[in-house]
Amino acid sequence: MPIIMHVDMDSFFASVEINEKPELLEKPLVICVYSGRDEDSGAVATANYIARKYGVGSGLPIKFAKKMLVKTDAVFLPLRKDYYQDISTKIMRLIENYVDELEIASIDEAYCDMSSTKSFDEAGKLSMQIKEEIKKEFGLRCSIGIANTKVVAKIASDFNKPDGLTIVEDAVDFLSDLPIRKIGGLGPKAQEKLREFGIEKISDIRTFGKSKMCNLFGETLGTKLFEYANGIDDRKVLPHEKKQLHRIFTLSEDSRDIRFIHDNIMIAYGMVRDRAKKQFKTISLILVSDNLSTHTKSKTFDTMPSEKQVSDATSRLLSSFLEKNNDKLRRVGFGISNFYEQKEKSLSEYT
Ligand code: TTP
Ligand code: MG
Repeated sequence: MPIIMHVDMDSFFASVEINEKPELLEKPLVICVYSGRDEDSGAVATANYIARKYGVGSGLPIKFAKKMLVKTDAVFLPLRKDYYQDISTKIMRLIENYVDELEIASIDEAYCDMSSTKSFDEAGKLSMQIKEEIKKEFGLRCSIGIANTKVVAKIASDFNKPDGLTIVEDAVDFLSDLPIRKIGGLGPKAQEKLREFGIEKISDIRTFGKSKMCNLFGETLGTKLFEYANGIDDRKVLPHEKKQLHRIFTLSEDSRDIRFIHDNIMIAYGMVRDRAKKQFKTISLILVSDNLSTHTKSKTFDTMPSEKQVSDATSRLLSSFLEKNNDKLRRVGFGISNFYEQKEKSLSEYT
């Protein structure tokens, strides 16, 4: 059985804005897509959790949101999609360093295959690490669901928002009491149809039976929905081509000791090399000073470097950095990129 993780950022656009403007932290915040027709025409893209307490959420007309928040010190900001996309790309890059496969599902969510962790326990530990790294690097929180199928992992990530981690070992038991709207792909009209038959909970779909579901929705959709209600879903995590891989961690103490730093970078190298599925030509040292400025030093080889070559290059890059820079290092990391497939030698090359 595969182990699948679904990650979804918490109030994504709103949290990115709050990160930059900490004065917004305690206020209701609404991110708006203005249509431009008049001052308040348009819809809410998302709202932070404080604004949600007043009933404001995605899709609501801005005019209504303003009425609901009229007695508060709510702030309304226009959407900055390109900026959020940029951060999304960086977050996805971070996650892909920890998992077997990553499939980006939307600007703030991804499915990951983590079957190589071999147990829910290990997958849970790894996902805690991912949550911590996202918090440390971007100041953002996410919610994670882990299960054997995509459909259940996605429901699980939503189960304990914000900052949640939900691991589902028994999918049927987990789904039973949840309302039918939790099933992805079940739109409002389909939900209405089911309610006419008294179906409110996911377990009611199971009792209703597959053949009745097929009568209502047709063979294909009826079967799918019945399977989802039973936690059955054979959709795989679709692989996405990795362009780079890196690992970064905090040193046990801030340091300028070249031996100590070198050894730690080589540990990061070992982790990254073990995850690489292809040969690589470029290595990068990621050096974060105690004042949090980040420096990247890279070297490209003609072919995949040996461990000795990596160690030597690391020493050289590191000593030249320490000569020019007086900072102590707080975090170090190692990255690889410039992947290539090693071609099998053709017969003519041997003759
Ligand atoms: P969601 O993950 O649905 O929402 P969210 O991240 O804001 O909140 P949650 O903590 O519940 O996950 O969507 C991700 C982003 O997509 C969201 O920040 C804004 C954008 N979005 C829209 O622009 N319009 C919409 O109708 C929805 C649902 C989301
Ligand atoms: Mg989200």
